[in-house]
Amino acid sequence: MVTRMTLHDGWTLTSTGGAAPAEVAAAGAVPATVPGTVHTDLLDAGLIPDPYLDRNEELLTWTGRTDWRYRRALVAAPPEPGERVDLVLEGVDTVAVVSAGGTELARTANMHRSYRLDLREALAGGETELVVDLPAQLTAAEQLAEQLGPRPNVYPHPFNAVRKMACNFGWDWGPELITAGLWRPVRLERWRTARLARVRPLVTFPDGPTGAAVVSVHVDVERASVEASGELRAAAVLRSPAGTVTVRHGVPVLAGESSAVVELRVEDPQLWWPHGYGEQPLYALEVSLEGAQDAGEGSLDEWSSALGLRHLVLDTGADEIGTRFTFVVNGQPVFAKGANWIPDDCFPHRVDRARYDRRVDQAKRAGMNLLRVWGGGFYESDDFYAACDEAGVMVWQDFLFACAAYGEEEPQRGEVEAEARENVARLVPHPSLVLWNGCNENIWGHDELGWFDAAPPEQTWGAGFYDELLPAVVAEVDPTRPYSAGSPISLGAQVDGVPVRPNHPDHGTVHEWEVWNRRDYAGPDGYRGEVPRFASEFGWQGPPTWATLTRAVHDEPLTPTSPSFLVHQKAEDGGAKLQRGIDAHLPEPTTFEAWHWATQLVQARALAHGLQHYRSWWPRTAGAVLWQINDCWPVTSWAAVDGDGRLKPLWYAVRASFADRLLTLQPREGAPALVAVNDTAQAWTTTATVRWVAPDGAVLASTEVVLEAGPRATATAPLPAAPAGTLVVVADAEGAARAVDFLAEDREGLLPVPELDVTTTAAEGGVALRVTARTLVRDLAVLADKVDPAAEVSDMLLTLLPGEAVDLLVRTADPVAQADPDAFAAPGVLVSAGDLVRDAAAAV
Ligand code: BMA
Repeated sequence: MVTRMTLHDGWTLTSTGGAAPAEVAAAGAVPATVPGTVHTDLLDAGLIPDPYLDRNEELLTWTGRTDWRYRRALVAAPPEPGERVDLVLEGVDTVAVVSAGGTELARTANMHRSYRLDLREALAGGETELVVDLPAQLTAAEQLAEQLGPRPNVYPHPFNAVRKMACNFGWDWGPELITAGLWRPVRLERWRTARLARVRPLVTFPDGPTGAAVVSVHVDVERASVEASGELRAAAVLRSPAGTVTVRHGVPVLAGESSAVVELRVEDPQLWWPHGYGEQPLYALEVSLEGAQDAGEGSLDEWSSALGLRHLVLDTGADEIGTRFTFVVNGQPVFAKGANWIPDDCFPHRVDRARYDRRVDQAKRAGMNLLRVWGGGFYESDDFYAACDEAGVMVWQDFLFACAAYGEEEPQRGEVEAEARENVARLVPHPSLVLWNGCNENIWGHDELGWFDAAPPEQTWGAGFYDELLPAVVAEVDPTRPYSAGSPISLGAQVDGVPVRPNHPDHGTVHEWEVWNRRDYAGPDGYRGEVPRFASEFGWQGPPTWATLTRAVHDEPLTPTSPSFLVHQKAEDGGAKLQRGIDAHLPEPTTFEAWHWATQLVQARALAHGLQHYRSWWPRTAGAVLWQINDCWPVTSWAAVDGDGRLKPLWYAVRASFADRLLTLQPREGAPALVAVNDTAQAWTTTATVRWVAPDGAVLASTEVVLEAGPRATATAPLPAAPAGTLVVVADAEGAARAVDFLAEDREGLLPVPELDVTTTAAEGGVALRVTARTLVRDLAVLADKVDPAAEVSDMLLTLLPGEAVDLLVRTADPVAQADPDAFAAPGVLVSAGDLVRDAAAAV
């Protein structure tokens, strides 16, 4: 049997050359955490300040110019005859020389693959020293770029020359913190005869989604030596989700062979569904490798995993509009309600299963059923995909290519192929995984945006990866998953024999970035200007929550242009774009706190506008995947959940927009309409009351509209034009949240100064607020983290007519906060859009 021993203790870190400051160099060896990275080791040793605070990022640029050494002693018996001893490194970040007992074992240059190194010769008995030397990673990347031939990229540093997460070098939401270290588990494995090298349970449905499932368990073995070539046996056991039904089967691995396939047939499979469509039953698959019975070897190795059974098709067929991009799960077309996922921490070893669970739960609670793991990060650990399996959140996985040209020559080609093979195989068991995607924006950048125009025309840029290598790896290693070459992509569509440009709304996927970068979210040039088949990126920035911002940024005074604030705003011209959003919609904020609320509000409204537009076009539009759910540090960004894991107002807007039953006011053919979007399996027939309301709350007109939306369908009803004097149209129907459409911008000053009656009481687990509106109130919110950083309010961004009341619950763990419930109703905490109107009027 393989014995495994983790090697996480007793490591030290030393700077061995390059640009380390005197105190770091003088410190010598400091204790190192494995899995970990140099920054967190230095932080623990008190040698650097927290990189996430204030302007500390700027003080740490030397880390990418410093050589590092990780070292530990290993006491392990020398190998016995026939025994193999491997050093297994699940992740090395990145360019490194690994040695043991003074002998070089390997040179590595890829963060995205694992390494299994033969330790036998190094183990002489007694103590062996394990050493991992990491030359300055930025310098190493530059050298690789020289070697390969420099290639264009749209973010700093030659991240495209080294297989290291791209955003490590700085991104438009991420700091430049160039990590180095052993970022994933390290262990020793001792084994004899043979071991399980790779197990791939490929699930197919030969008779379609309603028939039996066949699990073809592809088993690859590694034999200990040429002598150990006898017949082995691979056996697989599949337990049903309740553990009651068991299918088992075994096959020989013939003498001299290194692979076998065990077929398990499940007659009546319990299907895994995205949440909102059904349950997430998970089977348990156990695979064992058995040695020759006569030699008495018994079980040599074991492998186990959860496994979901579901039928999956990505429908990219042509229709009268163009080319679809629709996920079809178990025969059911699904509207992908999702977000892009970036590394949740610049130091990824800090993201454990509990943190993944929290984040995936935040996605699920916002109604999301898909996360796209974006190509500038990394293949997440199994914990992420397991969390998504359990939550019913589908995963679209990019291969790791983003915003740059990538040289296809060696050594890059070999690294890419190795990493792709390993990760495609690793993620096979996860039912949540629904797509392998070649790259982020590179095809678009090449074909349409001119990113690589200055490069020599004969230079490779990555097309060979996206069009040939990667689809071939997916087809060979996991033919059960669809592949697309990039995002955005027009899927090879042609019109009159001419290839359609990427990012075409009628074909495949779209990244809608004009809105944030150059336009406004509303109006005919906004999100409603296009009806894409699938929007895989679009977003609008906003600052983090107040608690997160003021934990990380301590400028006095704190302003949108104060020095540390700007270190935490990475977007090109980000401040000006935020201001453009305010200018179009809101009065000019009079204080920084008001600016903070205003920019968060614009962000939330922008995305609600986009998401509801996209959903209203289902099934023509089959996905809305916003940029982005999370952050890797405290920063102003497009995220819905900030760098400390707190929910921004945007998150509430997303939840409202992704509700299973959504009522939304949309223009249709130049006239107003009410759309019911029904993402449930039951028909939704409802009578909506539509009212046209003046600024003083007077109802100028009202009507009733019957909407009959079939299962997973929309219904659209035309509305009459608004009477003169209307400020807001509201539509209410049972089973859905209110739809609201303001016909004037808040900056026009028609929105009344809000008058509220508030009662607050201590409640189980927090504070209850009852807010009664005496005037029209738009976008009521409780910015609860200002009172208690751990507090979370049940709902926000609510529009109330005069006389209406709403009950809110602030969940808070803090007894001090609970002792002063009124703090949650204080000015600046209990806020609404009208506060900005009032402040602006007072300032005149
Ligand atoms: C897209 C993404 C990211 C970027 C985001 C915001 O280009 O793919 O590269 O962070 O837009 O600008």
